[in-house]
Amino acid sequence: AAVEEASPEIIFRSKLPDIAITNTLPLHRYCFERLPEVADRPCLIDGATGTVRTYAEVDRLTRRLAAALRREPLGLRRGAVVMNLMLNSAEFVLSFFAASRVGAAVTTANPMSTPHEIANQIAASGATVVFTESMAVDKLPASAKDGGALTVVLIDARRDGCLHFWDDVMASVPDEEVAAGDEDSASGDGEFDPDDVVALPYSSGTTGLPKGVMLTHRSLSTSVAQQVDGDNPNIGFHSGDVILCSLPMFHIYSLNTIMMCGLRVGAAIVVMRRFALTAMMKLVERHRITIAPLVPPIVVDVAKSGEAAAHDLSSVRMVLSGAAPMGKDIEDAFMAKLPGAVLGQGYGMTEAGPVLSMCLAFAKEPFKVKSGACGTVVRNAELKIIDPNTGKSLGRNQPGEICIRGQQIMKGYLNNPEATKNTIDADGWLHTGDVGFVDDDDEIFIVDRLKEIIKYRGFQVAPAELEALLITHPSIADAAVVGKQVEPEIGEIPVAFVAKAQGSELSDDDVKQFVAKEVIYYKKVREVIFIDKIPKAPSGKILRKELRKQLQEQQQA
Ligand code: 4UV
Repeated sequence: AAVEEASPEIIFRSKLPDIAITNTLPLHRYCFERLPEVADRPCLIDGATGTVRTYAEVDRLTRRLAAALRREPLGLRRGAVVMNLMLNSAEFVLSFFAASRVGAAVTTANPMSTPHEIANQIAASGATVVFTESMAVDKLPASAKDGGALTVVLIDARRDGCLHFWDDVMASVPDEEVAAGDEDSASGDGEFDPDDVVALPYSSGTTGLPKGVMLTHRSLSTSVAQQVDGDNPNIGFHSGDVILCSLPMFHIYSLNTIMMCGLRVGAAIVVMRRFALTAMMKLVERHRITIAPLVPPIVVDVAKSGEAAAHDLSSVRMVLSGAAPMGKDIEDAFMAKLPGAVLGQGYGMTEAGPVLSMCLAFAKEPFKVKSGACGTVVRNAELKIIDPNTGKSLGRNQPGEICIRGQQIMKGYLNNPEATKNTIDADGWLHTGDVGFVDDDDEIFIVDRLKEIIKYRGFQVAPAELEALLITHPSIADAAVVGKQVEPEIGEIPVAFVAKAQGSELSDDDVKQFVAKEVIYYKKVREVIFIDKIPKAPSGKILRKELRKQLQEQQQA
C-alpha cells in the first residue's frame, strides 16, 4: 500500500546569516544600550523649534518620568496600561520609555480619533493614564474602564483636572530619585519578564474589529535586532545618521523602525509633529537628513511635487517605503527626483512585530534588488507561502498566503484567545492575510489581500467597524464595506454597499454624513452603493469578493 509521506514545508529565509540576538533585556535598556558611546550625541531634534536633546538628556528624562509614574498620584506598576494619544513629540518618546521602565504597556492612538473610538480603546485596553495634548483632551471619557478615575497628563497646556507633563509630573520628582531605582529591573520592584507586554497598538488583523496587539519586550527587541543589528545589518543605520520622523509614532512603522531602531543605533531623530511636504523638505535641508522613512502616498507627493528641485535633498541616502503597496512606476518617478538615494520597501504588519521583510539594498553591504519588491524576509525568521485552500506550502514564484514565524511576532491579541488562535496557528505561524510570492532571488512581491482590511494612505480601516455602525441606522437594513483602489496618493477608499430598510428614502449623502460624525477622517465612507440584498454565504459571512468584483466592473464600465 502506498504510504502517504508528509511533504516537507518549503521555508524561505534571509540571505543574511542569523545572528545572536539579545532579546531578554527590558526594551528601554535594549534601545539605549549604546548610551555610554553616544551620550553626548543628538537624540531627539524638535522639527518645529530646532531644540536638541542628547542621548544622556533623553535617558535622564525617561528616568525622571518613570520615577513620577511610580509615585502617587500616578502610582503605576508592572502590568499597568498607559495610552499615548498624541502626534509626534519628544513627550511621546519619554512616556513610552518611562512606561517600559515601570513595566507598563503603552497603547497608542491617533489624537484625531472621535470620542467614541477613544473611549472604546481605553475600555478595551484597560488604560488608566492618558498622555495627550489639547487637541484631544476634550474627547476623553470621564472615567477609565472600571469607573475609576482616568488620570490625564497634558503635554502642551494647563487645565483643571489634568496634570501638566512638565510642571506637575516631571517637577514632582526630587533629583536624588531620578538616577536610582531601576537598574536591575524594568518594574522597579525586582520583577521583569521579557514576555511582558510593552506596546499595545490596535489593529483589526485579518478580520473583525480592532484588537489590542500584545507586543512584548522580547518581540520588539527581536524585531529591532533583525533590522539593525549584526555585522551586516539589514538596514545599515548608524550613529551618524539623521532620521526623519514624519510618520506618526502611534503607528507601529514609525514606533519601531524609526524610533526604536533609530535609538538602538544612536542616530539623531528629527521629530515632525505631523507630515507636511514643504516643511519636510525644509527640515531635510536644515538638518542634513540622511534617512527618510515614508509611505507610498508621500512618495507620490514628492515625486509629483515641483518643490523637490527647489530644495537641497542631496543628504538623503536612504528612503524607506512601507505600510501599503508601491508600484514600479511610482518608484521610478521618485528616483528621478532623488537620484542619489536608495529607495526600497519594507513590509510590515502590526501583529508581526511588525517587520516581515526589508529591502536588502539598505544593508550595510547592499544587495542588488528589483523595484516593486517589498524586500526579503528578515534574518532570524522563517517565511512560507501557503495555498489558502489546502494550507500546503508553495515553492518560488507561486502566489499564496504569506506566513511568518519567529520571536518577533506578537504574543497574541489582548483578551481574545479566539482571534489569536485564528491568526497564529499551533506551529507558531502567523497568517498575514496577504497574498504574495517569493521569486528566484528571495525577493517578496505582494499581489493581493485575502483579508478585509482597507488601507487609506497607509492607515487601517476595518470594514467590520463601519458595518457595525451602519446597521445601527434605522433606515439601513444591512450593509457591507469594501475597499476600492483609487489614485496612488490615497491607495484605497472605503465604499459602503447599503440595503435600505423598506420604504426608506435614505440618500448616499445621508449615509456618508452619518458615518462621518462617528469616525476619524480616514475611515469615512467615500462612496455609497445601494443594493437590494448584501450577498452572503450560508454561514452569514459577507461575500466581499462579489462586492469587489461589482466595483471593478463598475470602474471598467
Ligand atoms: O498593521 P499595519 O497597519 O502595519 C503596517 C506596518 C508597516 C511597516 C512597518 C515597519 C516597517 O519598517 C515598514 O517598512 C512597514 O502597515 O498593516 C499591515 C498590512 O499593510 C499592508 C499589508 O496588507 C499588511 O498586512 N502592507 C504593509 N506593508 C506593505 C503592505 C508593503 N510594503 N506592500 C504592500 N502592502
